[in-house]
Amino acid sequence: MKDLTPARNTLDSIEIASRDEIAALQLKRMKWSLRHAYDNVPFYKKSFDDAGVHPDDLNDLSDLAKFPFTVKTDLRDNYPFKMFAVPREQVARIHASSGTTGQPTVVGYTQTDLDNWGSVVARSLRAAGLKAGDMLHNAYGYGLFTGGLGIHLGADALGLSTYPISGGMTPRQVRLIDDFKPKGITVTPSYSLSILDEFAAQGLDPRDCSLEVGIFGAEPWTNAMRQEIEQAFDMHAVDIYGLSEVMGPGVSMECVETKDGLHIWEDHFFPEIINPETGEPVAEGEQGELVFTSLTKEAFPIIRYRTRDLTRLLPGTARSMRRMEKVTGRSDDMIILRGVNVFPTQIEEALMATKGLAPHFQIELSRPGRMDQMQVLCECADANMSDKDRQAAVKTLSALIKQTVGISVKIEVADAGGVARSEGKAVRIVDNRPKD
Ligand code: DLL
Repeated sequence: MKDLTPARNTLDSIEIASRDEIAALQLKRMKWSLRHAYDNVPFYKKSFDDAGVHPDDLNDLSDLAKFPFTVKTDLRDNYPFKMFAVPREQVARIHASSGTTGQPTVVGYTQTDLDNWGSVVARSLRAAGLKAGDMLHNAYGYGLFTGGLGIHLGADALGLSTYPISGGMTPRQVRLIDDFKPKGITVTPSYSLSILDEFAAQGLDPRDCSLEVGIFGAEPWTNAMRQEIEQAFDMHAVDIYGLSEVMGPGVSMECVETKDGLHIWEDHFFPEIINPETGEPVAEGEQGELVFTSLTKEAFPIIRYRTRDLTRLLPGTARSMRRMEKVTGRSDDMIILRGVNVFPTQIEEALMATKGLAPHFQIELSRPGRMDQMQVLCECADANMSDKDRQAAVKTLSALIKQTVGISVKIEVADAGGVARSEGKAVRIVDNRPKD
């Protein structure tokens, strides 16, 4: 793999500024953001008033902990536009969650917000090793989802040659990679696996393709999966994180030269880690739930938003801004099986360490009797896998899961292609337990 480290003089000066400089900027911006939210969004006025705090109470960054949290249901309760802090006419873009599990969550951006978003995504793409003139295959979905259009904004800001292929029509994805010869690909890790399968179906070796870097996010993925993808494509694989409530992709990004967690673009998004049960800040470096406060957003300021994503904060390395460790999972995706907490990423890790199995999987939960049961559906890597090898794989995988997670699970090895494929975010858990 080529060294794609960006030249130091191409970075934004704030990326390598001193911690003092970053903190001073954050404090100035945080004061503005709290005041802006309080003055312009009735929800924030009420929530601050109810908690007995006022924007003027913020004298120090640590004072933020006095302010109340914002949660997903607050956004739903204010559907569609009541969380906006500017007149609707000044909103240049609206995105929304799919709303398959309830009221969609709607977010808005002024033109300045879009410019800022473009600049943090450009920064992220540069951290991945891309520069002006490089070609990008953007396979994140275009539409209300922030992935496609968010990456596109940053790609334009950086000066890439981008084609908005979006997700789906997998044969065409491979065809265009082969014909156009892009340097970078932006895609969910799970969909990249479908693209990989399609390379094989077309008789092409992905290691021979033009791609030098893949920028993966929108769902949890493990370092074991990174190795698998890097090996399969002979390219770098880096992690990009974000959520629509805070902006979209580009809230934090891993640097290609270090691949050691994601630098949070702290000049725009202020992170905290809290204990998800008590809501109290955890000690530095401890794991917990990630909480964000926007520092510059005009249309949709967000104060202490509980992401439900679990991670820890680490000091800066390749950039001065703090890093977040790869997200282990969402607290909502945590399965509690017979008293043990299980994340799909743990299953992914075990799967990757098992010979003969493809990296696709789905977890099915059921309750045949009084006890919950978990079945991992995975599939053979090779269509001609013998029954003996299948049984050996089942044995290895169940032993690994027992050893690392501490639970016994059922394992089903389907034929190649037997696990449902995603064209965006993978559905990892199918919950067939009766609702109680
Ligand atoms: O998924 C934004 C995005 C698009 C990020 C493209 C990266 C690339 P939402 O649809 O609002 O936004 O979903 C946000 O997805 O709270 C996490 O649970 C999860 N997520 C996003 N990026 C990562 C990542 C986009 N790199 C939710 N690792 C977040 C783990 C991620 N989980």
